[in-house]
Amino acid sequence: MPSFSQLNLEELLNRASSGNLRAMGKVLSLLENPYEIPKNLLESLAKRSGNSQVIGITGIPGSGKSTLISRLITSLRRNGHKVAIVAIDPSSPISKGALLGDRLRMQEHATDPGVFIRSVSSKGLKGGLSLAALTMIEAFDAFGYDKIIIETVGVGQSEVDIMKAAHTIIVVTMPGAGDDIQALKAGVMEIGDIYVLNKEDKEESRKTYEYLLFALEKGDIGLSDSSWRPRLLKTSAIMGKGIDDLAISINDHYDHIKKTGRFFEKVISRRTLMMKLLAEQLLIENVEKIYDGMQDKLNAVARNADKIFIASIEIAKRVCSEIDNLDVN
Ligand SMILES: Nc1nc2c(ncn2[C@@H]2O[C@H](COP(=O)(O)OP(=O)(O)OP(=O)(O)O)[C@@H](O)[C@H]2O)c(=O)[nH]1
Ligand SMILES: [Mg+2]
Repeated sequence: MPSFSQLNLEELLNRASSGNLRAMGKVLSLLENPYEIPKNLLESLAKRSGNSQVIGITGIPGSGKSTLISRLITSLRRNGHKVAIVAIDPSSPISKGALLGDRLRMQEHATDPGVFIRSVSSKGLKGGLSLAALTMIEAFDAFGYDKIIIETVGVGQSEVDIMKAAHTIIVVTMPGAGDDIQALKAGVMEIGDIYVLNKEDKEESRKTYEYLLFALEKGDIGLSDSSWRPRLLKTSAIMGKGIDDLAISINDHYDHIKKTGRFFEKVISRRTLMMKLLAEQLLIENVEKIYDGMQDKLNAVARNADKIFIASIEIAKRVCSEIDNLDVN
């Protein structure tokens, strides 16, 4: 693990928090590889973070999430917010080229110092998407971006994990997407705080709106928080319609979770998840190293089927007792 003196680190973070792009870039690159993260970096970030609203935007591929986000940035900026965007590229066939498209669609904000757009791709990333996204949230939060938007396509476990780390979840659908909505139900569809039917300029939008309204009223979707009544909004990102209403709902949800205490609960649970994923990664690397060094012994154990199980349990127990013994004061 590389060392980084506390003094240098604080200096770097101070520069990043005051808007220095190079300092921010440096911090983000330090977070890229979980094995290389300086020991005190996450701790220093966490001391400064925990204030931003993390907004997860997910939903049907091609429903207009990126176009909507670009409009939303304009609306949030007008109200004085600093906005960071983390665009997740799952490298799945359905979203081929999505990242390039996202970049283009958000380009109008490229020169605005109050907007930071970062894409994460699973390609060449050690430790997976969720971990990278979570450490990045911690960083943007510490840098003072008070609205952090995460865009994912709602498929796959890591995306569901990322969404669960968000304070406010927005699920975007489009007219005529009935089957897609069904397909998403098992994943992110049911966890929205705000549902957006985008492309309301299209003809079939009324039917889909009624379908969604029915699903909400029946309680099929919007199950994440019983104290919040999930909202359904119509937008046309392309025409710029309904965007301010969306920004208002986002702020209403922020006020609500601040009041109920759910805001801070989410900060805790996202950090817990981050720790778990980080530990998992570091463990995997360590286990690989240990295994390399004990190949003969392991081969001997593997010859006796019953011992394999016992050895695995012993290893797991040792990890648990290490966690038990952590000094949390
Ligand atoms: N008619 C109409 N088209 C829209 C609207 N919003 C976005 N689009 C179009 O829909 C297409 C997809 O838009 P994106 O913003 O890339 O959608 P996305 O959900 O980010 O797509 P992925 O990231 O690939 O899942 C583009 O051609 C947009 O121009 C809208 O309100 N109405
Ligand atoms: Mg997109």
